[in-house]
Amino acid sequence: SDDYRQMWKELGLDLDAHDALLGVLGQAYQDIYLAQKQRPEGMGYFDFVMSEVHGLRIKELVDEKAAGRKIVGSYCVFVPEEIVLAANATLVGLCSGADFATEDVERMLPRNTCALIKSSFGFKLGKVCPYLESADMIVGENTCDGKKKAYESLAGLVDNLYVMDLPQVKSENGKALLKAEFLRFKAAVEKLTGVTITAERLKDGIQTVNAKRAALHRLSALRKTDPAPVSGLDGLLVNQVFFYDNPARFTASVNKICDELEKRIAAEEGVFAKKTPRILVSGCPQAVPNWKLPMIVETAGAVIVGEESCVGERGTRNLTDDSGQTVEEMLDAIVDRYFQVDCAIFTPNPDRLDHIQQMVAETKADGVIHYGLQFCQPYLMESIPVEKALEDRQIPCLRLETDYSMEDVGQLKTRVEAFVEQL
Ligand code: BJ8
Repeated sequence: SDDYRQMWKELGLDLDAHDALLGVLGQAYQDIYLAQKQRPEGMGYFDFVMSEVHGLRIKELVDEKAAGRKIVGSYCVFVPEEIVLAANATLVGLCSGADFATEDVERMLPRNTCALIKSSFGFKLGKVCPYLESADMIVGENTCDGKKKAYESLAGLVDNLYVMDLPQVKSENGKALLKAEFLRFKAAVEKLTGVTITAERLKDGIQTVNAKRAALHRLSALRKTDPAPVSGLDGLLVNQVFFYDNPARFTASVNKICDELEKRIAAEEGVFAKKTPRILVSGCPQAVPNWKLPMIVETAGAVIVGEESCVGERGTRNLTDDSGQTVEEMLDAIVDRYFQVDCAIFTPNPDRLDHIQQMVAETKADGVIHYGLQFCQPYLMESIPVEKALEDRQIPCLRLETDYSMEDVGQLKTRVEAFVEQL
C-alpha cells in the first residue's frame, strides 16, 4: 500500500530494488509454499506473516520505535533475546537467505565468502532490508573468521554496530568469557534503552523466550510421527519466522498449529504417505528465503523431519532456567543455556555429533543430509567426521555443498534422488 511505500522510503530503502526483491520473493513463495498439498490450516498465519514480512511487521517495529522502544538486530543465536527483552527492546534476526547486489558485495568481500555473509552485505548495499534499517543497534559476533572479519567492513557501512566476542572452546575460561561478554552486552543494551534490567524484567524476558522455544519443542515432537503431519518446508518456515515475529503472537500461533497437528495425528493424516523416507537436515543455518534444500528434498519423494541447525533445534534446544531470584542468578542461567549451543566454531565440538544422533533416533530419520554452504569452513570441515561417524553407525549421510544460486538445483536433485532411493 502507499503507507508502506512511504514507510520504506523513510527507512531509506531503494524502492525500485525493493519492489524487485518483493516480486521475486512473492513468486517463490507461491511456487514453493502455496503449491504444497494438505497443509495444516494453521500455516495460514505464516502465509500471512510472509506476505507482510516487509509490511505489517515493519509497521509494528516502526510504531514500537515511535513509542520509545529500541530495535536490536542480530546475525547469530548467541545474542541473548532474554536480555534484549528485559531492557525493553525487540530483537530481530538479520541473516538473509537470498543473493542481492552481488557485484557490489564482491567489491567489498572476497568471492569465496559464504552466501550468508554475502547476502547480509547485499541487503545493506542494495538498501532492501527494512529490519536492518530499523535497527537501533546491530550486533555482530566473533564466530567464524568470515563473519568476524566481515563485521570490520560492515562497521564502515552502518553507524550502530556492536561486536560481541565469543569463546571458541568449551572450557571454564570460555564460559567466563561468555559471561563477561553477556554482562558487557547487558550494559550496552541498558545504555541504548535507558532501562535498567531488574530481576522482574529479566524473569519476564526469560519466560517470554522460553515460551517461544517450548512451542517449537512441541512442534518438533509432533514431527516425529509417521505419516509426517507437516512438511519440512513448513517446519523450516516456522523456525525462520521465530526470528522476526512478535514473540507472544508467534508462540500462540505455533501452539495453535500443534493443536491442529495433534488432531491430524490422531486421525493418521499426513502431508506425505506413511513410510515416506524421512530426512534429518544438519548443518548451516537456512535463513529466509532460503528454501532451496527442503524444496529439492520434498519434491524428490522424501520428507524432512527435523533441522539440526541454528534455524532449528541447535538454536532453540534448551530453555533458560527461570527459577533465579536475582539478576545475577538469572544471568548465570542465561550463560549456562547459551554455552550449550554446539556451533561448529567451537573446537572440539563433540556435542553436535551426539545431538545429530539423538535427533536421528527421536525423529526416526532414515538418513541425514549435511547442508554446507560453500566456503563455510567450520561446517564443511566438521561435515567429514560427522559423515564418517554416522556411517560407522549405519546411518546413511549425504554431504551437500551449495550456495543460494539456482544453478545447481538439477544436479542436487539428482544426488538427493539417488540418496533417497537407497534409504
Ligand atoms: S551459533 S551457526 S548462527 S555462528 S555459514 S557465516 S559459520 S561461514 S552462521 Fe552461525 Fe551463530 Fe554458529 Fe549458529 Fe560463517 Fe559458515 Fe557462513 Fe555461518
